[in-house]
Amino acid sequence: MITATAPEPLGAAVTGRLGPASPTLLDAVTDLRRDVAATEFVLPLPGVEEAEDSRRRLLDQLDDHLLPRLRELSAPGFVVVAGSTGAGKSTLVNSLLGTEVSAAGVLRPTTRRPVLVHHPDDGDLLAGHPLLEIVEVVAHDGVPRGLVVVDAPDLDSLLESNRSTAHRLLESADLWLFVTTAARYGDALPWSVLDRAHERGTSMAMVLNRVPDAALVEVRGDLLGRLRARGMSSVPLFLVPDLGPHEGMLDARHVAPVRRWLAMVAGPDRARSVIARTQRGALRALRPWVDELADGVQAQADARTALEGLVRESVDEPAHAAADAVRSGGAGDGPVRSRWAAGQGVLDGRWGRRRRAARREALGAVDAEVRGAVEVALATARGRGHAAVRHALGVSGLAGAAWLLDRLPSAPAQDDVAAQVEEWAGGAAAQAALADAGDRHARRRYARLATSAGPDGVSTLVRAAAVGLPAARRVLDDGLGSVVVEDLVRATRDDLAARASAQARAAADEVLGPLGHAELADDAASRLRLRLAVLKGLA
Ligand SMILES: Nc1nc2c(ncn2[C@@H]2O[C@H](COP(=O)(O)OP(=O)(O)OP(=O)(O)O)[C@@H](O)[C@H]2O)c(=O)[nH]1
Ligand SMILES: [Mg+2]
Repeated sequence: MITATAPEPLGAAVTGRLGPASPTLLDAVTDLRRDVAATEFVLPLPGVEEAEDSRRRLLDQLDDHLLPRLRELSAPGFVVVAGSTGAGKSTLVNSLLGTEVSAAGVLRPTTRRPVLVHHPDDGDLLAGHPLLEIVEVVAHDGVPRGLVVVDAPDLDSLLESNRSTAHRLLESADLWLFVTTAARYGDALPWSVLDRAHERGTSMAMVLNRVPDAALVEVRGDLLGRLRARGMSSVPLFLVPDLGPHEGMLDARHVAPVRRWLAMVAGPDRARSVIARTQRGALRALRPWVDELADGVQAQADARTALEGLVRESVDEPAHAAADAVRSGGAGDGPVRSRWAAGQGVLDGRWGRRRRAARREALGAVDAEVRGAVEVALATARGRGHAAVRHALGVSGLAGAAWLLDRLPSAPAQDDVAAQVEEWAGGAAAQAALADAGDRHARRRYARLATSAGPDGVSTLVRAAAVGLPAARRVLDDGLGSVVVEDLVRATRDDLAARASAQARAAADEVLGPLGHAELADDAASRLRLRLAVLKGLA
């Protein structure tokens, strides 16, 4: 294809009912709107009501003013490809896209139902457009964003329906791409149509198809003369050489100038004029507004950080105290000790094979008592943690502390405690089994103790010793040797101390639940600031 006239700057070339498009700006404001709508002030901090008012007003401004305006401006510009039958309109559209979107052929006329091609991302912008009822719609990313290309039926058709459709399409076009051939450009039709477009100030370009090489200079001169005589010398003119008998698409290089030109029509000139027409002021006014909103969101995140710190710190002391209580053997006092004493006769004195059934039964009772004592210890740790959180929130002057206190469950959760006891008991059993894994001598000692204490008896003794029952420790030392026993008992006691302190800390996690809200996250404000940065880049 040969361009006879350099394309004029085309931001201005597209006039008409629909304004220029800037899908990116519309996208950016739509994204911003979504984030403003999702913004929530969770904590009742000072000034939060004003911030919420401001957020609502911003949302109204976006919904009622800026977005509708941008949407109207963003409606794609319609490029209608028109001309007589067989001029090569469908072939041109297919060749521009490099895909057969509209059937071309030798039957006259070929195109009866128009084909509208748009960029896949512009589909939403076309929703509800009245022309959609009479066209085949095809999404193809070969069309620049912000434009649609319509392959029209023939204007001078024998078929009345074709003629009326073609004329209706031209009425709604922002730009006419008029296709004619070297053989037919002298006909009356092209010129009457062009005259009408010109009278109305509609932008247009002309494609002259099948120009024989020999006639090129003459045809071009004649055509430019005619255009000049009608005051249309600024109309871009594209000439396609005659390729002889031809089926299918034209070579990409022959339609490259038309393609470039379309890209220009849709390009930055248009985007720039959108900004001009889209009340720069409205966009500028968004910045401090969104900034203020982001500050409000940041204040929420900061308050959340402070509250979280306070709550975590408040359980430090109960967590340490719970571990210390375990290490000092507090859990083995009282009921555990009495239960052991109740087993006198079978638990005291020499442990041998005699009376082992009674001994095992007594040990079983001790084990139940130990587990009960451990459960109490863990629940107490949890309760102390809970009380400490409650106290810290009550006396703290931190913003949001009272709000959080209201959300604190009235009693500490205990659901986890029984499972913790089981796990700890299982850990003690695994420790006891280690004593059975040493050399032959160690295994023999273990077997002897297990015979008189029962299969679970050794681990019962380890648990009882770990919670601080000296009598159980003595039996273990006598049976297995104090060096081995020291390790088993220490590991089991440390495990319990860790679990007790974790219970106290878990009271903090419980109250931190309400603070886990996404709007209180560290990066909640940066989302809004990011939107702002994108807008700044566009406007
Ligand atoms: N030699 C030559 N043949 C072409 C050219 N463009 C189209 N043709 C052929 O001309 C015939 C008509 O082409 P179409 O693209 O269907 O023409 P149209 O303008 O869409 O026709 P209608 O849909 O009937 O209005 C087809 O057989 C094409 O292969 C061209 O540039 N050179
Ligand atoms: Mg056609």
